Amino acid sequence: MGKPILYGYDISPPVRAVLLTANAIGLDFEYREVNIMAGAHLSEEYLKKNPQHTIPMLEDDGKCIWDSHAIAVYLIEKYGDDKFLYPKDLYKRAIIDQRLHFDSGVLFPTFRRIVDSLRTKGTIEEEDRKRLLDAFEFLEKFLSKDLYLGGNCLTVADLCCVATVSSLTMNNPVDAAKFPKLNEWLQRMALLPYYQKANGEGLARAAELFKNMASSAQGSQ
Ligand SMILES: N[C@@H](CCC(=O)N[C@@H](CS)C(=O)NCC(=O)O)C(=O)O
Repeated sequence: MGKPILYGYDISPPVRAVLLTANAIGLDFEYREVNIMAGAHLSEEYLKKNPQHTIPMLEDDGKCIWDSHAIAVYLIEKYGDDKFLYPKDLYKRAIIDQRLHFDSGVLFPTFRRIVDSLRTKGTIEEEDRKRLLDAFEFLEKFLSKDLYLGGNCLTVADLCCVATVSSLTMNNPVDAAKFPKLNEWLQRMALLPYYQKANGEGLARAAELFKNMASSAQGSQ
């Protein structure tokens, strides 16, 4: 059996969520770049593997899995030996699952809306700023008693959410006076030894890309 193959492009927050998870468990994997800006995710070959044409996608032992959350949990369960990243305890697991769905259902759609309006209008709509602040308020509450999103240990919820939250803060830095716990959590996550390689580098590339997208959209208004 060969190494698991991760298909991705690191400007994408869900791809970076899987890179963080793979690094957290010390996974030996192959990375294949799929340049979504050049349409590589729409190639016949890629569509055969993932008809939903999203990145990230994992190919493991000839089987394909997509959606970052599904991939991250699969990798931890199959290849990880850390008992805390996705614990067996059902209540702890349910809390972590809730945070993963919060990432899918609230954080990531907000990120997409913001990117779409930066790309087309060069600005962030007021309505989306409000969505973002509402999401930050929820995160502040999730972090009110604990150091991490799923309790006092690092879990897959932190690895997935930080990729999206850090992307949301590219254009909207967290107000540390208003969201002190969220700000501390972001700083804590940035101290992970693999953070820069797995999230920081792609995030910096994404920030540059979105800045250029916004200024060309403003120029064409
Ligand atoms: N919920 C999915 C979202 C994946 C997603 O939408 N990825 C974007 C890149 S950030 C993508 O593949 N866009 C191309 C497309 O949807 O065709 C996940 O967590 O993996």
